[in-house]
Order: sequence, then C-alpha cells, then structure tokens
Amino acid sequence: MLKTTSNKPQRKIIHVDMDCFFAAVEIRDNPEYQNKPIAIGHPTAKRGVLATASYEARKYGVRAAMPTQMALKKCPKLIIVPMRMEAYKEASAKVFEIFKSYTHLVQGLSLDEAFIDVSECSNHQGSATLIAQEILTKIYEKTGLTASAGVANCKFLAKIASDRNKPNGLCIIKPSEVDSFVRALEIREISGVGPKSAEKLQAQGLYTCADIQAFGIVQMEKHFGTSGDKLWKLAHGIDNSPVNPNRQRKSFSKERTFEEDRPREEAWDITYELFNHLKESFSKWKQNNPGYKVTGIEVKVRYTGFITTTVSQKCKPDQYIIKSLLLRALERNSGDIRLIGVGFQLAPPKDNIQIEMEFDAFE
Ligand code: DCP
Ligand code: CA
Repeated sequence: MLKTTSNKPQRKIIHVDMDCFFAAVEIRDNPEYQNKPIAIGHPTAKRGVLATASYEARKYGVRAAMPTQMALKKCPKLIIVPMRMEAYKEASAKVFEIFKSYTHLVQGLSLDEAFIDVSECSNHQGSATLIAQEILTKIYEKTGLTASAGVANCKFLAKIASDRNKPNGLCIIKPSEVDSFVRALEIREISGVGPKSAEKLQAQGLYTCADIQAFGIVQMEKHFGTSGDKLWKLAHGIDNSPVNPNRQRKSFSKERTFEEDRPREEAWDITYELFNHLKESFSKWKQNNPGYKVTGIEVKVRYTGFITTTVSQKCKPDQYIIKSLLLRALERNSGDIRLIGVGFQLAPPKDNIQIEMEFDAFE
C-alpha cells in the first residue's frame, strides 16, 4: 500500500450519470414504451447509428453507436424513436440546476454526466453519501428520471463507482476502501484506457491495478512513458485532478451520415456545404463563448464498410485547405462515402487554460 504523507483533508467527489438518458426521457414522455425495447435513432434511416437504447433493448445486445440495421437484426421488435434533443436539453438543465444548488464546483462531461466536488459543502454535515442520495431523489422529483452516482475521494474512482450499481444506484468508495478497491480494479475500466491500450498493457501481463502495483513505476515508465506514470498513480488511487467548472471545448464540428452511400465525386460539394454550416454555427456559439480561437481544421470521411479516416492541419479556417484535406482523405480509400465531417480544432480563451483529466495518451 502507498503511504501518503500529506495532511490535506480528503476530497469528496460525486459523479452523477443519468440512466439510459435519451431513452429514459422518451419512456417518461411515452408510457407505451415502458418495458419495451426502444432505441434512439432515425426511424426511416437505412443508414445511421443509434444514440442509445433502453435497458430492455440492451438485453438483446443493442448498444449506443450500433448501426440501426444491425440493432434490428439483433432485436427485430426494437422500436426506433426519433431524437428530441430539446427535451433532453431541458431535462439536462434541470439536473445541472440541482448540482449547482450545492456548489459551483460542477464539471459537466456531457448532457447527462457531471463531477461535483462537495468537499466544502455543509449540507448534511458534509456527508457526501447523504448529499449524493439527496441529489438522486431530487433528480427523480424534478424530472421523473433516474440517475446513478458514485462517491469517492477523486474523480476517476467516483466515475467508476457511478457505473457499479446502475441503474438508480449509489456506490460509495470510503477512503479506507480505496486500496482494496483499486487493487481489484480491471485496468480497462479506467476512463480513457481504450481497447488498444488495454492490449498493450495485457502484452506485459497487466490486467488489474494490482498487476500495475506489482510491476512498479520504473517498468511502467520504461514501457509506457508518461502514460505509464499516470496509470501507476491511478493504480494506487492517486488522482489529484480538480473538478473544473469551466471545462473547455477542444473542437467544434459538424458531420453528416447519408441514408444511401454517396459517390466520392459528390464529396467536395457536401464538404463545402458542411463547412459553411459549421462557420455559421460556430459564430453563433462564439457569441456565448468568447475568446476561443480556431487553431486547426479536421476533415473526417467514413467509407462503405465503416472504415473511417481523419485528416487535420494546424491552420486558420480556409476552404482551399479543407479541399486539400478532403483530397488527402479520399486518397486513402476507393469506396463510396457514408459520412463526412468537418471540424475546427480550438484553443481556449488565453486566461483560462487548464489541465483536465484526460487519458488520450493511452490510445
Ligand atoms: N449518446 C449518443 N451517442 C453515443 C453515446 C451516447 O448520442 N454514441 C447520448 C445518448 C445517451 C446519452 O448520450 O442517452 C448519455 O450517454 P451514456 O453513455 O451515459 O449512455 P446512457 O445514459 O444512454 O446509458 P447508461 O445508463 O449506460 O449511462
Ligand atoms: Ca448515462
């Protein structure tokens, strides 16, 4: 076990994640979907992927990001419900209002997920467990939806905990339980450790955090560089990353999936239209988010058969550069096109640059 010499008081972090969020909103608003396999997607689309699925549908193996066609093969009775983003945003706003009634230290990760640092909260004599319980109750009262929460002394453990007793569950990792919890933790459960990283770690015989502890920091750094160092810390339950209420956006993009695959000759016209759409949306967004600078452009092309390629360049927004990026992407494959995306890479306002909990380096 790692001894800590710090006298700093333990932090209390809650991670809240709504249960099958979009699907739950649809079931709430359409009681006939209760206990039915439903998924959120485009009902008439032959192409396209699902945003999420109800727990009933998940029993059949239907998952978020699965192509609609594949999902229908797995579950022929699946009801595909069209996306109603406004309803999800409305529910999300209510949930975040509840979080912010406890503290301003709320870091949203998406519409349905946030970290809340309640270390300084005096509610319930500072009991993070009682605060988390009350948050889940209030979410249900105010939105008719259920959520799950995890409580721990750091962000990465709170996030893992919120997934442990889903749906409508709470999981507390007490400071005294951290060591045994992390030792048993499978490395691939750590947010940011994707399949490729997991494979590299497994090649060294590393499956659980206990394996990393035994491997030691010297070997971790030798084999995995700075990512190895970060993972070694996490494997000892050390994550000092703060709950950052001003999470910065790193990119802004638009993409389009086609109902029928499109011939590559049409790619530039579609990309140009998307670029104009992107510029328009970005300038509207910037009115509420001043200070962001575009530092690069990204073009994404997905071909028939799901092969996806992304080409990017550090530059200002420029249609000629976009065209050259598109051409580079098209050189990489000869098939028809299923999806095109165009995005801006962003730099945050200068006075507000921060470090986030990110493990992209593991990929
Ligand atoms: N979402 C999406 N596309 C994805 C994944 C998710 O549009 N590829 C949307 C739909 C989800 C919402 O974001 O409802 C939240 O995503 P989660 O990953 O938290 O999944 P759910 O809330 O649906 O399910 P869970 O109960 O497992 O958290
Ligand atoms: Ca969720």
